[in-house]
Amino acid sequence: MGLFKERAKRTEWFMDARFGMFIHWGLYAIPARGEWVRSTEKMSIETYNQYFEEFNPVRYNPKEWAKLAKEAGMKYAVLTTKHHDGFCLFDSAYTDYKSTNTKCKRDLVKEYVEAFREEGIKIGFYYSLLDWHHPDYPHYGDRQHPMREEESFKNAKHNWKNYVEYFHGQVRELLTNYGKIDLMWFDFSYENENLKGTEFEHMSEETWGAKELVTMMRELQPEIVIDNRLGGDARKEEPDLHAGDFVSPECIMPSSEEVDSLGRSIPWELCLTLNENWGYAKNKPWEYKSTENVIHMLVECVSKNGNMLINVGPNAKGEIPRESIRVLKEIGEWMRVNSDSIYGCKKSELEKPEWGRYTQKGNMLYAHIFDRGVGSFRLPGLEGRIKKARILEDGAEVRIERPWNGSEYPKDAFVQLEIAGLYDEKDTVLE
Ligand code: JFZ
Repeated sequence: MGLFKERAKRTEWFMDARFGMFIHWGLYAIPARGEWVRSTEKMSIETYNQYFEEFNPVRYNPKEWAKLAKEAGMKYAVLTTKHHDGFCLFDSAYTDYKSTNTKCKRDLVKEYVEAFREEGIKIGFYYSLLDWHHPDYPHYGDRQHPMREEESFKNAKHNWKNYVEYFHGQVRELLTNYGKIDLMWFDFSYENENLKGTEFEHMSEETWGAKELVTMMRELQPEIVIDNRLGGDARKEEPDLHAGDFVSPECIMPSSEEVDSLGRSIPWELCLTLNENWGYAKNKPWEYKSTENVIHMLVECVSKNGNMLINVGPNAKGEIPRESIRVLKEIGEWMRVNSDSIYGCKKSELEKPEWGRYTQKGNMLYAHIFDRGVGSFRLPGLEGRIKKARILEDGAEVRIERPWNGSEYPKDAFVQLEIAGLYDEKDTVLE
């Protein structure tokens, strides 16, 4: 089987799932100014280390997180096992900089895996390729490094091979010690403007040893789905082995479905924050996206053959912020009665309608009405193809009317239209 086909097969569950939970959690929950705080505020290792000494999430109960994810209708989750600060939420043999060495002494990853698996939610690991803590992570001039302007740092020697061994070793641990892992989310490849001509110019593909890494991963977890941030071309006719199984446009909604060089649809996932921050930050309630906005974005993704991964940033005590819980529960209420229009659904064969979006599953077409201002709404291109129209939420009939032109209804209907969402008009007009 070619790599394109293999990828399609591997990502089947992923594309059906459509909706997941991203969790950014680590020491940066204490300063509460986002996960880049060490970099943006140019903190030394020593300054940042106070958070390691202090870290003790006494109310960390991943069973509650997993219940919330399930209630929201999420089918998979992705936790930061290590973010750019290098702090590991798991008991790695390769470092002392890990949660089991903090006051809480717990393997946070292990508890996460057990809790989410228990709820039937697929398990994903985020792992940062960047590492601001490891002494061999380069490099003077690296724009991603918080200490990049310091003389001592510029003059330091970095043994890159050590770092590659370290991070490949940690990936091996993550894919060996926690049972079946469904998804791996690496972050991220970049170009190093300041290091042109050095071995660190392209922090991508070969620099990460991506081929060897993915080969190892497929041995340990043959079915694992991997994102596209190791580098390589995911859009090739036969994608590179290490190019990843899905593309991840960040925070920006793609204008249409993602396609490969032959125009074939390929898996993608939009990750987005609820409140403009990945790691915990003390947001005001009004800085949150509205529930309706998030639902519309989820529908938008599915209408373009994509997934959505919504982020939560738990606080230093181990709790998901109250506002995030509220939004997720409201999404859950919508999903409870409308998720048939999300799971397993795809881009419709029909054009985007003027009043909202379509999603489609086989011969079932779901009409998501975003714009209720239009009253009765038109269904161009569907004349004679609708068997019946019902509101998904309550099964209520939607009346189909047809502008009078004297002709008969054709009998070969194949679409059962379901109206999803908070729809209150009862009339529909066919055109
Ligand atoms: C990265 C991280 O730096 C960030 O902290 C967070 O974890 C996010 C999900 O991923 O940020 C990126 C990575 C890639 C791009 C932009 C931001 N990109 O490719 O445009």
